[in-house]
Amino acid sequence: MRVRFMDIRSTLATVVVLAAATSSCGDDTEPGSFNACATAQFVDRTAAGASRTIGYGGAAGSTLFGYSPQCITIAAGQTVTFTGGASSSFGLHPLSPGVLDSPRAGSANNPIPRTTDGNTRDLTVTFPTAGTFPYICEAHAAGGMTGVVQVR
Ligand SMILES: [Cu+2]
Repeated sequence: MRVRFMDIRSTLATVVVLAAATSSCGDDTEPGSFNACATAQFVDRTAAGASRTIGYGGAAGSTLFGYSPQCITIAAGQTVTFTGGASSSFGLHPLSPGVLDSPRAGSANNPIPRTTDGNTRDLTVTFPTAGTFPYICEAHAAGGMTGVVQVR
């Protein structure tokens, strides 16, 4: 067994690399993960003054082909605003409710509308009821451009 000959530093480096790879590629095989969102990845934005913006295409801390935060928790009645990068739009990153190949996956009545307009960069969605509402970029979902709005 080779592990016995590895020193602590290389073991830690391996763990860090694996963790980074898992989070950046949105591995759905992780236990408890749904649409690339494991329980521990959800950021709580339920507080009254919290930002409920999800950047995509380079905006608000997102990568060019990703969402940030990808997995967000809000309270019923709150809104989320999807906002795109400077040269981005829903034409480049068509937004759709659900998971890849299943628009109705997740809780019923996902309020995220399919939005593919190339002239639209920002979209605000109200979530009136509790539930688990997945969303994808139709163009890049296979590459991990997916996420979940969890409403409490
Ligand atoms: Cu995309």
